[in-house]
Order: sequence, then structure tokens, then C-alpha cells
Amino acid sequence: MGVQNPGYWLPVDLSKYGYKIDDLINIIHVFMLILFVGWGIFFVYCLVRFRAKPGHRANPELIHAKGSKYAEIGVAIFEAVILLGFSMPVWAAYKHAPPDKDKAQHVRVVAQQFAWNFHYPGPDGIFGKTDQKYIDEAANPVGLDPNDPHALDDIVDVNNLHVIRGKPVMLRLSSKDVIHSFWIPVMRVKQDVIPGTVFPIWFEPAENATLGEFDITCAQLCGNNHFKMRGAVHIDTPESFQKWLDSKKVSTQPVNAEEEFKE
Ligand SMILES: [Cu+2]
Repeated sequence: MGVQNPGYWLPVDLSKYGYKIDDLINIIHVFMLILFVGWGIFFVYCLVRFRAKPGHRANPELIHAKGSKYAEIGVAIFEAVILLGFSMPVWAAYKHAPPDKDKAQHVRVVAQQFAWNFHYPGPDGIFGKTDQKYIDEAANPVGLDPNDPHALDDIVDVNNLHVIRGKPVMLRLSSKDVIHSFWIPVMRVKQDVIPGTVFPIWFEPAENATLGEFDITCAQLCGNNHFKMRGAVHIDTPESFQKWLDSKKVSTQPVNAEEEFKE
């Protein structure tokens, strides 16, 4: 599972807006490197300059040097620019709906120890109701309500998220049990999943994204078999997506749903 090459730095980016996250990571790393080297040099300078010497007493008076003052003001300004100018706008862009949300694909994600359940609304575009009393770990892992007509065409796929190139994907994340963290490295999305709450998150596979399967992992130590909690995001063309959809149609009907429908 997963064909991406980890490379020497960040994983391959197949998302339309992932470069913003990458830019931020690069800027912060370069800045931290500059700070690290600067403070390291200053530290070594102080060790040598102020070392214990015979006939020399420590002076507790503050030094009012201009240079260090300007350096600290400069660092504070740069940090404010990173936070207000880069970090917050990227965060805001990722937390709100995608720019072209009308054409988005909607998927519910229900995390559990140790799998990702993906719930698609089906051709009617409406998610069927779910309730934990209908949950059957094998046949109905998200608890689709067999009495809800909107649930009849819904599709549930364990560990497989199918998306289309160039089409935004809006996810609603929830958990059946403990805290998990939904992570698609190639899409640059990561979000904690907390029981009792629903978190929205979105991403958009780039128009020219490599087709195929890429890792989805859980980034929060969530139990003994946490390491097994991996799925795959399948980047499809509209045709291959449809093919997959057709293959799923009958097999994932919730138990009793067909009978209920006939009445
Ligand atoms: Cu997990």
C-alpha cells in the first residue's frame, strides 16, 4: 500500500494547496536554523568571554547593549510576521470551506480501533441517518439506519477513500472510541478525531496529481494495534471513480435495507 517515495525532505505533494503548508514548514525551518546557529555562537562566545579567571569577580549588573536589544526586537517582529502573515492565513484557509465547495465530494469518516470507515452519501447525495444501535462491526460498521431511505444507496468502505483529481473533498471526522488523528501525508491534511465531536476538514487533489494509492495513517497513539490503523486514499479519474462506485453498489447495502425498501 502506498507508492510514494519518502525522499529526503517532505513527502511528495499531490494536493492543490499543499505547497502553502510546505512553504510554511520551509520558512520556519530556515528561520529556526538561523536562530539555532546565532544563539549557539552567542552561547559559545559567552562561555569563553565570561569564564572564571584568577582575580576576576562576577558582575551582576545588567549590560545595556544596543546590539542584543535590536536582535531581540528583530526576532519578535519576524515571529509576528510568521504567525500573522503566514501561519494564520494558511490555517484559516484550511479550516474554512474550499474555494469551490459547490463541486466538492462529501465523505464522513468514522475512526475506530483500528480502522477508518468511509461513508459516502451515494447517488442521492444525502447521507443516510446513522445510530450506534445499528452498528454491526462486520456488516454495518457505521450504523446506517435501515429505515432511512437515504441510507439505501450509501456506500461504506473500510480503509479506502476514493477521490477524484481536481475535485475538492470535504470530510467530516468522528470517532467511535478513542482519540485518533487522521493523516494523509500526500494531501497535507492532518486532524485529530475526538469522540463526541465532528471535525470538518478538506483538501483538493491537484488536477495533475499522480493516480494511484497513497497512505492514510493514524497519527495519534490510539491503542495496541495503532500501527495497523492505515488506509489508502485512491486518487482516481472521474472514470475510474465511477467504476469503483459501480463495483460497490450492491455489496455494501446495510442489513435489512433492501427488504425495508420493498415494502
Ligand atoms: Cu488511531
